[in-house]
Amino acid sequence: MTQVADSPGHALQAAFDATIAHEQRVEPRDWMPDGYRRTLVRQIAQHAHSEIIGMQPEGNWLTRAPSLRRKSILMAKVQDEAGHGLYLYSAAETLGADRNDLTEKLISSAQKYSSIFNYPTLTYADVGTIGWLVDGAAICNQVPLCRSSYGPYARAMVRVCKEESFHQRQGYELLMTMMAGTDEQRAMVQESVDRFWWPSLMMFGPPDDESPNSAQSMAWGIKRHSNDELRQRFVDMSVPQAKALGVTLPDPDLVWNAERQAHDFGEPDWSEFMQVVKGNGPCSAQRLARRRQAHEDGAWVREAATAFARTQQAASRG
Ligand code: BYC
Repeated sequence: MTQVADSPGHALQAAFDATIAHEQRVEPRDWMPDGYRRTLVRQIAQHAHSEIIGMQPEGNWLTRAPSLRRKSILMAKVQDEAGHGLYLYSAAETLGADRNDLTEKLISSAQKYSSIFNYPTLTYADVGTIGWLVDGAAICNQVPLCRSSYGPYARAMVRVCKEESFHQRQGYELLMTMMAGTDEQRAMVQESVDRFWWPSLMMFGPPDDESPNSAQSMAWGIKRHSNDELRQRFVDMSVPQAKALGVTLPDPDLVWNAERQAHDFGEPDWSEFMQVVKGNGPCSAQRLARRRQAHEDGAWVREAATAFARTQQAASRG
C-alpha cells in the first residue's frame, strides 16, 4: 500500500524513525515496523536458545568438578545461564512471541543457537577456557547491546553482562590456577585454548560482507557494531590476556599492526562455521536431543502449572 505523507501509517513510521534517530528506546507498546519486530524476535530468540543450550557443555562437568569450590562456582554459572535464557524469552514475549512456540522452533531446528555450543568439552580446562574466551566474546558482543534500541532487550543485557563478567573472571582464574600447576595441567590449558580459539572468533558471525542482517540491524540500532568490528575488539582484548596467562593463541598470522593500532589475524575456517550453523557441528545432534528430552521430561511440570493456574482462575471467578 502506498502511504501518503499525512496518512496514519506515515505518522507512525515517522515517530519510529525519530525515536531511533534520537537514540531513544522503542518500548513494547510503541508502533514498530514488522521487519524490526521480526529481526528482534529472531535475534533475541537465538540469543535465549544459546543461553539454554549453552548450559550443556559446562553442565557436563558438574559431577566431575575437582573440588567443592569449583563445583559451587560452576553450578552458579550454569544456573545464571538458565536465568539469562529466561530474561531473554521474556523480552521476546514483549514482542508478541510465544515461549512454547520458540521452544518448539529450537527443538525442531527452525531457529538457530550459537555455533560455539556445538563443540565438545573434553577436559576440565575447557570450563576455564569457555569462561575466558566464550564468555569474553559474549561480553564483547553484549555490552554494546545494553544500548540496543529495543528497551526490554537492552535492559535484560545490563544484568546479563554483569553476570557474564563474573563468568569470564572465574574462567580466567581457573586457567591461572592450572597454569601455576604441573606441566600436564599447563599442556591441558594450551590444548583447550587451541580447540576453542577459532570457534570463539566465529561467535561474532560471518564477515561483514557476508552478513545479510548487519546493515539493517545497525540502521535500526539493534546492533551497534558490525561482526568484524567486534571480532577485532575481541582479538585485541585477548592477546595481552593470553600473554599474562602464558598460553599461545593458535594463529601464526596474529601480529600487532602499528599502523592500524590493532592486531592482524588469520581467517577463521568459514566453511566449518557454515557446517556448524547448518546443524552439522560435532555435538549438534547430541545438544538438540538432550534439549528435546528435557522438554519432554518437563511436560508434567507444565501440565501441573497450567492446571493450578486454571483452578486459581476458576476460584477467582467465584
Ligand atoms: N552461530 O547476518 P548475520 C553466551 C547466523 S550465549 C549460529 O551476521 P546477525 C553463553 C545468523 O543468525 C551468547 N548462527 O546475523 C551462554 C543469521 O542466520 P538467520 C549468544 C549464527 O543476527 C552459555 C546468519 O548466520 N550471543 O554468551 O546480524 C555459556 C547470518 O548472520 C552465528 C548472542 O546470541 C553464530 N555464531 O548477527 C557461556 C548475541 N552468527 O538468523 C556463554 C546476540 C551468525 O538469518 N546476537 N549466525 O537464519 C547477535 O549479536 C547477532 O545475532 C550475531 C549474528 C552477531 C550472533
